[in-house]
Amino acid sequence: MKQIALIVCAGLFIAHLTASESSEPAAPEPTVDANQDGKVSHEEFATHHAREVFTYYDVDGDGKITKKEVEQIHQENPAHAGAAKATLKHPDIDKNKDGVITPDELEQAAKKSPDVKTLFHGISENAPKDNWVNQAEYDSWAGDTSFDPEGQGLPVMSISF
Ligand SMILES: [Ca+2]
Ligand SMILES: [Ca+2]
Ligand SMILES: [Ca+2]
Repeated sequence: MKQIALIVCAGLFIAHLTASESSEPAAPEPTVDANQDGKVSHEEFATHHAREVFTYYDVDGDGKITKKEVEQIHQENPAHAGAAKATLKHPDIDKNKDGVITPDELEQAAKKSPDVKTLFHGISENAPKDNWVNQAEYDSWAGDTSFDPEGQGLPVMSISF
């Protein structure tokens, strides 16, 4: 009797392992707290939102944002550019002056942007001193989606050309 119970238990355990393995996503969701230390640093904040904004504007997914793509996006969602919490300006982003924006250029611009820094510091009163906010503070801030009233997954920041 004991043996049967043991076999059933083992069987359930294996079934459980298999189930949890197969339900695991191929790639984990990118979180803003990249190093998973429970704190969102200014750098993590800028990097995360730069990536989000890049995906949104790179319409054809070729790894570059052109003026045409920015214009197309702004035509599709005219209210978003004005409602976004911070704007990155093309002359500040396009460091090599080739007219297109690369992910690296956008990430560097977001890290250096005083507007992004102000935005980040606005999340928590402690942020200017500590230069990080905790996940709960970040989540409560991220819950304000007034720039995205229809829940279309619009980014927090916009690009101006
Ligand atoms: Ca972190
Ligand atoms: Ca593109
Ligand atoms: Ca460029």
